[in-house]
Amino acid sequence: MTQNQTAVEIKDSGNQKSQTDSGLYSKSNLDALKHASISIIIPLYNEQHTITEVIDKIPNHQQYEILVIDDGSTDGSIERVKELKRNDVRIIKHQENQGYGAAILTGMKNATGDIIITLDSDGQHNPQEIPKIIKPIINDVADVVIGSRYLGDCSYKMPLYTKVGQYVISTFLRLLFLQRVYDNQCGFRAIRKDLVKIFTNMRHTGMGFSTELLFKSAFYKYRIVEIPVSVNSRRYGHSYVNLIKIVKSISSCILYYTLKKFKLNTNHIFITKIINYFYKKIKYKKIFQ
Ligand SMILES: Nc1nc2c(ncn2[C@@H]2O[C@H](COP(=O)(O)OP(=O)(O)O)[C@@H](O)[C@H]2O)c(=O)[nH]1
Ligand SMILES: [Mg+2]
Repeated sequence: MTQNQTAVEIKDSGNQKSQTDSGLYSKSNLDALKHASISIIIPLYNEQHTITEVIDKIPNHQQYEILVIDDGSTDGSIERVKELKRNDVRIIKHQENQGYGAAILTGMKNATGDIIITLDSDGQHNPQEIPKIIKPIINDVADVVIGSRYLGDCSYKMPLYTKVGQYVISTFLRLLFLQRVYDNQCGFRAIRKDLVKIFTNMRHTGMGFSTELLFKSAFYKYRIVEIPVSVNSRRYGHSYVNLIKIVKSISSCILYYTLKKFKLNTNHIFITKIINYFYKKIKYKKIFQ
């Protein structure tokens, strides 16, 4: 798919009715969609039970390309994707596990679409909501769109520590950059392709990537909009989030962008030393283990 590709009209009989009803495929949106090509990046790490279901739910539209970034899976995930035999799916493989953010960055480097979508491979997100998540970009009211479990009527229950972490992040985003993003760890998002250049040298390539993506977008004054999405509970396996690692990367990210905002020293070694000193002091091992 190329950026100049003439996209065909959307013909997805399964979803057409409800999306038309909700206005997602109103005439004006359809007209805009006809000119936008969409790259859907799916970071994949040992999700053999859900990956095919996730891809199957993405309609085979000519303006969609799907990039599955396998991050050194050791189960049958890649074999499951190959069995699908879809010509709109590209598989890119990391020989070794590099982390969630590294996988998204590889996807961004290889994406050709005008809009980048990211969604998880564990089946927690609903790919049929893609038209909904790109709508604010199509309407030119956002540069980054984040799916939110807090808006709308989502029944998914989040662990308390995730809620606390999200509250801290959203407070800093609001205080520093006047941006409101409550469900800031959600991996279902849409980004304008022309923004991708600011993500070339990310400091956090693991799960902390989601937080840095928001702080960096906000720092460069891009418009971030949250929209309601549905989120299912994980049905197989367990979350790969490591609590200590993510708390460290989020606090380092907050400190870095706070210093940057006030034009202070953002030296990487300096920040790492502060964070390590802080965690040694509060004996985080005892608190989090
Ligand atoms: N590429 C890649 N994807 C990962 C990695 N760890 C997790 N993921 C994927 O990222 C998504 C979110 O991870 P998950 O553990 O479900 O996070 P949670 O939903 O916040 O608990 C899932 O689709 C995972 O398969 C990783 O190291 N590399
Ligand atoms: Mg998950």
